[in-house]
Amino acid sequence: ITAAQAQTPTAMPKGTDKPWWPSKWGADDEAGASNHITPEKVLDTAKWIKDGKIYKIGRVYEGGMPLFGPRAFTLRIPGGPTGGPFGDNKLVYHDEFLSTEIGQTGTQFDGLGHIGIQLGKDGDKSEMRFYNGHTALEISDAYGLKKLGVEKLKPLFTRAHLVDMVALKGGMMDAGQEITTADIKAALQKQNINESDIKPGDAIMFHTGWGSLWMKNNDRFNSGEPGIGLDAAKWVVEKDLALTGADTWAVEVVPNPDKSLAFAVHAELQTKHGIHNHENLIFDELIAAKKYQFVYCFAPAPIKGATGSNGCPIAIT
Ligand code: UVW
Repeated sequence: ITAAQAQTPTAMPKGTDKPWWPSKWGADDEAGASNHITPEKVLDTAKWIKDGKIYKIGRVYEGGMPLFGPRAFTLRIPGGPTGGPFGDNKLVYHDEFLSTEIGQTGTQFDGLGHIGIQLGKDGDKSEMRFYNGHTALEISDAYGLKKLGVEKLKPLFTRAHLVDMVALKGGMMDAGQEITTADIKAALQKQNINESDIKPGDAIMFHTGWGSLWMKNNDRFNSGEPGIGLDAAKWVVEKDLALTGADTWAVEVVPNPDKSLAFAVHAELQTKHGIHNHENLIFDELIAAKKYQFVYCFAPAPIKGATGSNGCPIAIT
């Protein structure tokens, strides 16, 4: 283990009772649950491709989409067009500038350097711990994370199970409404999915209906959201899954029913267990086609030191 990992925390906040490092994938690991995606897993997953249909499950990135807090998204194409005509063949071209939190706007995949927990005294970077016990002192840098950047992750190609909470609850769930383990089991049963069919390294996704507010009522969309709580997060950990995803901006219930907690599911899954999280997905086409089990495929954009990734995740059936 590293010198930082050898240090005993001087204090633990609510919800943390022991160090969570070194990771089961080794003290140096920076890839977390993406390590599940072995050649064997890929071959097993490929068996799920039956009709060859591909569904985009990511949103279009555009001005006016709901953004968390002060996050921003602006695309500009200078000139009109940007260059040319060049050569006797008179070639012209367009380029763009994109100004945004590349990993944290729109459909976004959280990297493992995104969420950490302050142990010890507030502000002490040697005790702000991330996945595998890496500290803010070791990894934080204004020009990109020195460890746990999203480029360290392996591409994901795995079996995914979509939990239709709208069908279970009879309509869109509300902000602050928690998806419990009992809800997951009931929804799976309703969808004829055997819980024992959910294997280590698989993905679990939640259709809550909250995505129907996207660009229609951004204020309400941003005001909170339905999602999994700590009870369901423990189920995800016990199942040893690689990824959670949802049609919401955090996948987890906001506000947490325990008002003293902030993004506790993020911390439980990403920081403590290296389990990935994909936010602001869209499942409408899969739900309409009653496709609840599919192959989830996503390669995070390899931007060195980035906290997450935008991009276009796909479902293959
Ligand atoms: C935070 O960044 C707190 O949340 P999210 O990962 O949902 O954007």
